[in-house]
Amino acid sequence: MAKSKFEYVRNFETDDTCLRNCYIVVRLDGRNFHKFTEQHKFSKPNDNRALGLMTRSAHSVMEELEDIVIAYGQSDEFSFVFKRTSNWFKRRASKLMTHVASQFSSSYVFYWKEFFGEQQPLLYPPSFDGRVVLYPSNRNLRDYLSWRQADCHINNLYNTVFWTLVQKGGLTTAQAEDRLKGTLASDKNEILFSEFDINYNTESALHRKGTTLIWEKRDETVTKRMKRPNEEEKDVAVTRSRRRVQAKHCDIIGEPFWEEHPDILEDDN
Ligand code: DGT
Ligand code: MG
Ligand code: MG
Ligand code: MG
Ligand code: MG
Repeated sequence: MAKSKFEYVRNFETDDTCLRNCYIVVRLDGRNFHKFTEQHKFSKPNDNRALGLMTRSAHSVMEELEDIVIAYGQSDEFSFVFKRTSNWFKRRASKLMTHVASQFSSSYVFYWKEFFGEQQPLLYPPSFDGRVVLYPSNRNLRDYLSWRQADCHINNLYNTVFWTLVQKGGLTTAQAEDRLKGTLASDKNEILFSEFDINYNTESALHRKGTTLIWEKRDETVTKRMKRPNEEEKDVAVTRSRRRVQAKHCDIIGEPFWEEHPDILEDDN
């Protein structure tokens, strides 16, 4: 087919192919969620409806898009890791990032009511920014995920003590902030334990560890009506191995998680 004289404009497109052999991480983060969470009356410091909706949306990203081997989320963010050898959309960063961001955002709106019901309507369309980062080694990728989980821990410990001081201790937010200035993790644990009888380590794992989504093989048995030659039609149990997205709220910094799930990462070499 003859090309139009306008065709040359295609050459202005720049190449954004992700380097081969690297894990491709797409991280999304809610835009201006400081305001969004206030306006939608999220409970403090953690809103389980909101966390459930984030996980539901990430689940949809993993199921609808190709080659995501693990995802990790906390607060208003979610990271998606594409396998090293993925060739989805020829590894074009903009394609991967925008598909993740739009699938996630539309799911967040689509499933809103399932989590917030009728009493809290969605007041305006939320959005999520996205970025792409490449990690060449398993160590780097694990350190990336550890960084996000450590961030979850640091923020959640702070927020837990802060809101306990306010909600149960009767401090103003300014007083609570003052009280926590310069405190270490051990001091925060101590405040919770000695003043409020709260053992931080037995607080909700969802809040302390965030949410990790992985694929797990499960045997599923369904009954099918079958007819064999020279036999009556009858119900037969058929077992199939199916891949399903599973949510975990466990430590992903240490070795045990990776020893239990050796299929997530490909060997370095
Ligand atoms: P950004 O990302 O630069 O557009 O701005 P923000 O405001 O989204 O800032 P970010 O992402 O650093 O912080 C997330 C905000 O969302 C932070 O204000 C805390 C809030 N948030 C996240 N999860 C919850 C929750 O479960 N409950 C409440 N009350 N707030 C939450
Ligand atoms: Mg931000
Ligand atoms: Mg944000
Ligand atoms: Mg954030
Ligand atoms: Mg098209």
